Amino acid sequence: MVKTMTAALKIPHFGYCDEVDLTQLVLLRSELKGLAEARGVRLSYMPFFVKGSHNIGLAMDTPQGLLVPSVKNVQALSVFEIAAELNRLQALGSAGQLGPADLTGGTFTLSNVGSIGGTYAKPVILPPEVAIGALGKIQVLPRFNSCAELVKAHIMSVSWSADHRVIDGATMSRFSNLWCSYLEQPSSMVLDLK
Ligand code: CAO
Repeated sequence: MVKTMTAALKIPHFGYCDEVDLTQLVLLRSELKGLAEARGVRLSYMPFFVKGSHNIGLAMDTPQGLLVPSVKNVQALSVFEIAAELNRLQALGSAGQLGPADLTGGTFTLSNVGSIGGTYAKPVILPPEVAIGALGKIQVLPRFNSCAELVKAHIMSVSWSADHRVIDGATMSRFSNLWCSYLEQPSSMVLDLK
C-alpha cells in the first residue's frame, strides 16, 4: 500500500462525482438474490457494478488491511459468475490467502466503501491503472420522477478519479453517464449481456 500509493501521488488526479438511481436494480436484485442463494452464491450489488469489459479490481477491507484482488475478463462472465468469483475472492481475503494471481492484472478498480458507510470519496488511482470509482452507501431519498411526482428512490453516489494525462473530463462524464444508465435501467444491461 505504501509503495503503490506513493507512486499514485505522481498522477494528476481529476475527480468527478454523480448520483445514480438504483431503485430498479434494488428490485431486480431482490428477485435474483434467492435464486443465486439456492445455487450457493451470495449476490450483492457489486456484480452489477462490475459488469464491464475489464479485469475489475475490488478494493477489499481484509484483516490484513486494504487488498485489491481483481475479477478477470468480466465481459465474458455472467452476473452470477461475477458474484461467485467475488464470493471466492472475499473468502480468500478473509482467510488471508489471496495470492499473486488474484492480486495482479487489474485494469480498473471499484471501491465499495459504501458497504461500510459514506456518500462521497476521493479515491486514489492504483498505478498503472488510469481510473478508479468509489461507491457510496445506497440511501432511500426523495426524488422527482419524469412526471414531476415525488418518489422514494434508492440513490447511490459514485466518485470517479481519472489520470488527467490520459483521460479528459468529457470522456469521464460520457463513461459515467453510460455506466449509470445501465444501472438505472438494468433491463438495458440484459440486452447487451454476453
Ligand atoms: N450501500 C448499501 N448497502 C450495501 C452497499 C452499499 N454501497 N454495499 C454493500 N451493501 C450491502 C450488500 O448488499 C450486503 O447486503 P445483503 O446481505 O442484503 O446482500 C451487505 O451490505 C454486505 O455486503 P458485502 O460488503 O459483504 O459485499 P459487497 O459485494 O457489496 O462488497 C467488498 C464486497 C469486498 C467490496 C466489501 O466487503 C469491502 O471490503 N468494502 C470496503 C472497500 C474499502 O475498504 N474501500 C476503501 C479503499 S481505500 O482505503
